Amino acid sequence: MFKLIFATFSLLILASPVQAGTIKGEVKYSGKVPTPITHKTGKFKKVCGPEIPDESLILKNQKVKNVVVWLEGKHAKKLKSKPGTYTINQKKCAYSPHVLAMPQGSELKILTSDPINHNIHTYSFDNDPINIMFLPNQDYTQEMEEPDVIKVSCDLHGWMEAYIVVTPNSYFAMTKSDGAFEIKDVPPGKYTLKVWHESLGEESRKIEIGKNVTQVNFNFTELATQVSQK
Ligand SMILES: [Cu+2]
Repeated sequence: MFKLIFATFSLLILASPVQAGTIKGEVKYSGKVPTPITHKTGKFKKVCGPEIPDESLILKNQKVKNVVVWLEGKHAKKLKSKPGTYTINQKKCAYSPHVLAMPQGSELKILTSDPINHNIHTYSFDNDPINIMFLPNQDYTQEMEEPDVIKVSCDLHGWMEAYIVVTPNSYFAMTKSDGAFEIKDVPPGKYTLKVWHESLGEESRKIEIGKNVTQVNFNFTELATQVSQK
């Protein structure tokens, strides 16, 4: 009987309409812009193309692309993670995408489109590290069990770099080329909004979400001297 009452009660909670809010914002960098390092591919030119562009700080009118934004804090612990499958490809000797964000519990699928070998190597803190010699047509999948910021590189091609950000819940976003991000359907409450970028470092902001749109903008003024990975 108790179980039945409990089950009915839980259902009522789940069924009750939850008013949700939206977080919108943009990320700007107004500091000194470093000269991009274009990597020459040398003997791999035929497969990789002669040069690989620098993706470590992509700016357009000071707006920053590839910044990952997510919710943390006490209230965020109640937020659900909806895991999925997220793919990173090794294509023309670069990782695509350069930054990949996924919620905790998701599957990371690694592919290769190249006719040459790569050796993918991840530098994780709380997930199992990956260090695999990748032959053409190979693939590999691993569950990312814990929140983490993971640097990825190739042991055969020094210029190949990517980042995988595993967020603690599904309330995350990544900035587009206009520096804008949006996180929808956020249950009202107090959270910490965290932003991370590979060259700018990280910042947190305490926010309170109501039923409407909350605007949160970030302005980085200098590069991170030593980018914290977490
Ligand atoms: Cu490689």
